[in-house]
Amino acid sequence: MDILNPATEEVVATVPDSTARDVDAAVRRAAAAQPAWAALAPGDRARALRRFAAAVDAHLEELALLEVREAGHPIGNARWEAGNVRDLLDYAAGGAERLTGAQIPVAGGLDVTFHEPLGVVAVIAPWNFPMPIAAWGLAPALAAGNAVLLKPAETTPLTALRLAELALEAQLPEGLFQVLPGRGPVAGAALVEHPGVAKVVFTGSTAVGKQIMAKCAAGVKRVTLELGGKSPNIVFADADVERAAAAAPGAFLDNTGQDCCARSRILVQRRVYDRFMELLEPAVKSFVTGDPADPATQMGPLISAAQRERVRGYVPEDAPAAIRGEAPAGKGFWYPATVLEAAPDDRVATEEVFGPVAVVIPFEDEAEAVRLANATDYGLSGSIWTRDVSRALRLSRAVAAGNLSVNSHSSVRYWTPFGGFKQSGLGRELGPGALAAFAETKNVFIAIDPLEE
Ligand code: TXE
Repeated sequence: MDILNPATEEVVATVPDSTARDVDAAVRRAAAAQPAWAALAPGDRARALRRFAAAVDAHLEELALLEVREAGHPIGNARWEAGNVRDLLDYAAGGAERLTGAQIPVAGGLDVTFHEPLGVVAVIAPWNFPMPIAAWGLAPALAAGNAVLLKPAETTPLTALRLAELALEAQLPEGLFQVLPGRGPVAGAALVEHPGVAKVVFTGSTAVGKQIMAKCAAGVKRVTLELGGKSPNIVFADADVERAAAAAPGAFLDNTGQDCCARSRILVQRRVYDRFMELLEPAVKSFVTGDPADPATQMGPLISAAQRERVRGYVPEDAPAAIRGEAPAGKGFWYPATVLEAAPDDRVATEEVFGPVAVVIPFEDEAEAVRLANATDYGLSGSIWTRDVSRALRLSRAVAAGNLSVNSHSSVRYWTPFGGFKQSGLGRELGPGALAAFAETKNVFIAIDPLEE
């Protein structure tokens, strides 16, 4: 498969297109490597993962540049992504030693729980954050004693392949972590259907997530899903409106809007609506769009021609818009930053566009803000801008989403849990519980014989 640089449309690499037979061979190798890995002392597993983290650390710039080339991410963002992989490997390494069970009071004996690894785990990764999202599954799964097969997205396999090489350089056992570049319906489907795969971790579209969940149901295979979003950015009149408007562009333009947490529905209290729009316009228009290799760049191209067609299907580039930025002409899958004034039930206001497009919708009061925020099948993220602490806390409980932020757009920290309500997903990644999602809890009751008189 040819891999294109989305900023130039040049072929930057050619990678294998894995078949179902390749998947089967990889599952066998992984299953052979996993028991010895699981039998290591937790401290030894932790040490191996720290060596892997150190190898990533020694190649941060190389990994970041690969992400620039295959995904078109601005170099500043790509450096953060490579650092996130290193940090997560370090964090998960510590978890190997802290995956403790419980001792539960019972009569007539002792009751204890064990966390046992699942075996072989498949991680099916998307192209929007190829490196971090791969690591979100990979690091805790390995730390908990599993083997991992990673299928990167069709367009972005290069960082994944490099990570597998670095794992071997760090002396992780052969076969424990393998990468299968290939197509979703071929290599991806073969992983989901393979009886030797105990769990599937999938990040991608809600449509494919539903298919995967249905297939996993056949074998009661474990599954974690991280799907789409249509997250609200709720700005109350009592907020610092200047700060809210200054932060709003990054919240839907970062990663060219190809972010499941993108705050792409901006809900603004009517009393400050005009003021907010006045402030938003220069902030959107000054968002620096262009060459991803330039450290000043804030927004690169979309991932592919197909993704640009998808975005154009929601908003043709000449459609009337409240605010429109500029994008480079010529080669590359560019699309300008776009803000639309929309009705709450317009298609563009309800479906995930996954491009640099936001809608702005006015609301009257808190009750209407909550109703609009929750009027979606998604529930991944959201932001609440207010200076009223009670309102912030009321909204934090009332908005149905897995990751909320108050006076901020921050969603992802490797040490806090991440995942969606409703059709945004199933299960949680990251945070203190990350390893437990890759283990079965086993409960053992041990009878104690009474003292014989
Ligand atoms: O996703 P797919 P696409 C959303 C976003 C985007 C839309 C389409 O709205 O515009 O999805 O993107 C693999 N069995 N998100 O078409 O197809 C595929 O190879 C097993 C949100 O690229 O879901 C890739 O590795 N695997 C999102 C991964 O699934 C299959 C991130 C995701 O691709 C498969 C990406 C199958 N039958 C897209 N079909 C997020 N949550 O952040 C595909 N794949």
